[in-house]
Amino acid sequence: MNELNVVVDSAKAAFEQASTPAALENAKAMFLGKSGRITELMKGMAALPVDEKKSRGAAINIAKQAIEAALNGRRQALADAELQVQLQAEALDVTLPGRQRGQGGLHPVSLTLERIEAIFGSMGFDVAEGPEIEADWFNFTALNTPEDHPARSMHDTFYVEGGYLLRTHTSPVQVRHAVQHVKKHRALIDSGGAMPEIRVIVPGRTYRVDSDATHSPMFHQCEGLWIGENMSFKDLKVVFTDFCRTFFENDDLVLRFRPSFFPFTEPSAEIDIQFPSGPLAGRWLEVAGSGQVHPNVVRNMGLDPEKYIGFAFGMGPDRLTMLRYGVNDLRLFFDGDIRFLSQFQ
Ligand code: 2U9
Repeated sequence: MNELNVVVDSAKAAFEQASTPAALENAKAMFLGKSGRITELMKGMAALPVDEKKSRGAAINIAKQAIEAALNGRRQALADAELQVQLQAEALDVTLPGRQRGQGGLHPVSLTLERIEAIFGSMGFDVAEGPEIEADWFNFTALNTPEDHPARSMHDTFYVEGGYLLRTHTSPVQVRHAVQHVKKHRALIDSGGAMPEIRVIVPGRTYRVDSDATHSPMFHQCEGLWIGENMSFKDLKVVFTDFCRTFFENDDLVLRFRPSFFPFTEPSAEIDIQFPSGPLAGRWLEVAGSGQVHPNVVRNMGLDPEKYIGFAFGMGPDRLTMLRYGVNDLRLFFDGDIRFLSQFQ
């Protein structure tokens, strides 16, 4: 093999060995640079006789072109390899399913409220809403709660400016609803006609100065009011028993009406339930308060308590949610921890 072929072959081998563009440029300098092998061979021509110069020059040029071709080939190969690495790093799997926006859902207490509304709705009850910032008259006075009642103290109730307060129960909405109803049917009532019954439930947020594992300063209530003629405690018992059995999906649930006291009802009763089986079996669990609407309250609605009998009940949807799902700390509902809340979807 002649000397030029040796130079071309060693250039090709050096280019093959270069594994990065920088190493390749270094290898190029050894053969094509200012003091590289080809330049040296060119310089060596000076000493040749004139008749050999032409053929020697042509041979060196052919060798130089072969080295340049090998260099360009290697440059292209390294660039291709680099592109492959980059493409692999940025590879997209177009067969992967698309990312979906997380789906929201109802809060567990909202699920309970919807359930309560559906059950009482099927029994002919309307659903009413009203203001959370309330006047003293609707929240206390109309409900036969005396001036010196502890519930009216700063200790128990959040007062806001202007003599208003954050409602401590949803009862004021029932008063508003009943007053509207009576106003609408005033002429009929005065002429001795039969007023359509008032049947309403009021779900919503309520506020009291209270905070521990079973009390939150903001909590939910759902109260109900049923006013008509010729009614008795039996009507309340039937309706509430039916409600509890449907709510807890248990026809064998037992209810107990235990005498109690509320300023707005007389007589009054706490309502306890007992599960026949399951983790809570055998224990009496308080779920609601109830009673016959006090004559003073009936009068405050513009009705004659001698003619109209009312029954009312009040329950805590937060507590019902805890019982239904076996949650033992009320605060979990209001911490806003998505890991807890998403379990109810
Ligand atoms: C009117 C007249 C009477 C609503 C009633 C209760 C008894 C009661 C509590 C249960 C648990 C509130 O959520 S709780 O803390 N409620 O015990 N509520 S009777 O009585 C009314 C309502 C409206 C016009």
